[in-house]
Amino acid sequence: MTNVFENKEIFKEEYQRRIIEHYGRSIDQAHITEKFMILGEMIRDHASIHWYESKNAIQEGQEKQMYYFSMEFLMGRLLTNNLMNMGVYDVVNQGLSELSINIHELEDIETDAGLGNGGLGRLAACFLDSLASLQYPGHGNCIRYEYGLFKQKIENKEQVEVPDCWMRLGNVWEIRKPKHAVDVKFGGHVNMWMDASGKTKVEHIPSFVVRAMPYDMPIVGAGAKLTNTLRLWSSEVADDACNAINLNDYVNEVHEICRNVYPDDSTEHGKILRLKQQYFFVAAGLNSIIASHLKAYGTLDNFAEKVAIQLNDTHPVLCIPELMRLLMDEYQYEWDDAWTIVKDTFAYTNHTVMNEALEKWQMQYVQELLPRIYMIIEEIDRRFRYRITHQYGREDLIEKCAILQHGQVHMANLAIIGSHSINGVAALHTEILKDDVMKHFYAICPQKFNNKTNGITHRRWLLNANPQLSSLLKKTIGGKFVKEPLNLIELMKYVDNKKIQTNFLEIKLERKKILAAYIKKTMNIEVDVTSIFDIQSKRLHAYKRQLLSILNILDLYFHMKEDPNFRIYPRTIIFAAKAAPSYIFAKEVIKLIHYVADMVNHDTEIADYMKIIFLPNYGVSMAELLTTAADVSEQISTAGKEGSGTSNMKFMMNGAITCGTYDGANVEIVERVGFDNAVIFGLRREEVMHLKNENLYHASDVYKNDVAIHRVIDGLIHGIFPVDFRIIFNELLNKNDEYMVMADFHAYQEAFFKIEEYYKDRMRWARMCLVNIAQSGFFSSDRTIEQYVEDIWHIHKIQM
Ligand code: 26V
Repeated sequence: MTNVFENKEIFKEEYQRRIIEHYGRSIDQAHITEKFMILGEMIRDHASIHWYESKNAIQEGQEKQMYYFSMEFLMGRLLTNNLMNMGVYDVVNQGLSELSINIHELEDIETDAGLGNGGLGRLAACFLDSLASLQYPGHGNCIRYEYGLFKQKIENKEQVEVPDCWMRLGNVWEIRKPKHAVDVKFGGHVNMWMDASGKTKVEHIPSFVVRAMPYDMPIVGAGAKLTNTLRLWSSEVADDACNAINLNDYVNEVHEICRNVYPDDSTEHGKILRLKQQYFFVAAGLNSIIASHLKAYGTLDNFAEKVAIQLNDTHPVLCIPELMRLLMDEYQYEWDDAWTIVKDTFAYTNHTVMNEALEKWQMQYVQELLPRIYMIIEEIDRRFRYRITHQYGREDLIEKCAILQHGQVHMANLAIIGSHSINGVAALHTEILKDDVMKHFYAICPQKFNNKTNGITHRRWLLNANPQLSSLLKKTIGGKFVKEPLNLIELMKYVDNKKIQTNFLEIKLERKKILAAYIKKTMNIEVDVTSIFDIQSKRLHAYKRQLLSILNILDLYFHMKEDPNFRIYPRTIIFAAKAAPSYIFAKEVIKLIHYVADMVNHDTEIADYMKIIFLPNYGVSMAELLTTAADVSEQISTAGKEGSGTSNMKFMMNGAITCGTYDGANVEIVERVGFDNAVIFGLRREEVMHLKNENLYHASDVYKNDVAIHRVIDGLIHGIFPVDFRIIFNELLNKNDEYMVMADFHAYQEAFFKIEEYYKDRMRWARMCLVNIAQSGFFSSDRTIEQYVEDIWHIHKIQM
């Protein structure tokens, strides 16, 4: 097969030929979107060759494969990533430029595939990159959402959500695979009878059938040896749709399943829709894995030996009863044999200790929508209750651990009971699971629990996003870190080297200029690139405490206004965050940030010292700009609440200093860089727990007695802004400041000043940043994946 990327001449010829064949236009006549699409197609077709070879190698070696089931994959843009991983970026860049095409313009045409919310979805995407790059057979399974997470606009200082039509140009990376379509059944009833041999037979008569259509996207590993698959399922009408329902209703109901990421679940309809989505992609995914397994082996006896399935949070946990159903109802396995296969196949990752994210479904919904699945869950629950009483002698734990309780199905309990491994996403988080959130399970099955500290793919987040820094690193320590990120540790030898320090500062300045140009272009605001770029970018949530930062800014502003001798070192404070559409408090914080920004940025006395920027529509591509340009990485969650955080790792790897609490993976960052090279502040988890458990924290007393705090909190409701922020005020005072914002206020301000002290000493600052880069190799998702492979998946590298 010819390699159209072999050299720039072959590339140019093929590229021109395809544009003419496809669009009937010459390069000069073609629209930029057409140029993008054709380049995309060429890459995809080239990937298909590797796909074919990869599938063959896996088949021949009868290799075990891993499937990552996740409701979210935040893939971002793929053009650069694919070109880089294929090792053809330079050839294409040169070829295009000889055709007078700027590759960056094509890169900018691509819309982010924003199939998810936040950290959990981006982690899934980083894992796919690491799996393929390390040559492990590991694939993704998700929904092909018609719209990504909403696009965020700001109107009158408030968040407005508009649809994210990410597939306007089509999705050039995907291939529709009708031959692998699967029917998924909902509703109806279950018939059971005994056959002649006395075996129980079960038949589900659905009221509603949906065709699940797979679209496959190639996941190209670095060096492009192995190519894995991200399979996205789309819902279509089935051939023998149930004639009982009205045709229009049926078509709507079908399409609704894949329309949105996390549809609003404030109504009953919304809740059932989410449940439908979950079962839809789980059932489709499992059915297609079983079909290909049977094709290869002719039996399911060895299913768990050849297939590992990782459940990304509880969203795909219906996998557990669904695999039981398939094994028993369709392949005649007995319960115990089926259960062994199920437990050996699944492993579950927990990403959060926040109570509202621990999913529970009303039994009635599950029963009506998935009658056979519900029966199986009941039986799993019944047997678990029996075991906990008779095997473990712990009847007292039934209330805490059972799956069915108080009219609800507890999905995390089902996940723990039905899988062989449960992991948290950072050391501290896993400890919290073991000694708090899941302690009752830990008491009966400690061997199932393990930690897998998150990671990020250094290919996207360092090599692709920050070519300037990557090139300095290659010149300084050689290119070994590209394949072995732990090798970044070699940079420790140069952290005191003045020339490298200076080079680093120059590069940081260049990245800050790139971000400044973006801010100018999108918001028409000038920022001072010599000021400290202080960035907090992540989902907006009370526990992440964007509020702490904005209240500190407000206090410093008051202070500067009343005392002309008091001035801070110039800072540009940048926020980027989406709030869930129904999360009122989070939306109020966005509004507050805008009001404070408006006041501060327009105050000529102050504007030279602080500028506040809220960048709308945070996503993967914007994160690439932010993490590379930051001086300071804000990681200020209430201790004990952030599972891990992954932006903290991206910032660190690009040479930013963490200003953070002792929480999530910050703990492991500081373990590596030392307390001298990060600014850690505030209450620790044990202190937060102690204050809460002993009822020692009284927000209203703090508000009454602390002059500075009183002033900023009062500012929320008394006349500083043309609107009042009573919702925020109430959240702090009526809920006893659940997230300890006031409790950490002064410690945070101290941290703020510490940072400016450090920053003023430019060489010392550069040294701190270099230490961070040098120590960041551990946080490559390559390391995380190796640990999952070793402890949970037991898959092998594919030799090609
Ligand atoms: C929960 C819910 C609740 C209902 C509304 C929709 C929705 C969507 C997602 C979730 C789970 C969020 C879990 C999550 O993203 N956790 C983040 O996972 C990251 C990767 O492990 C981790 O770094 C972050 O600390 C953690 O917050």
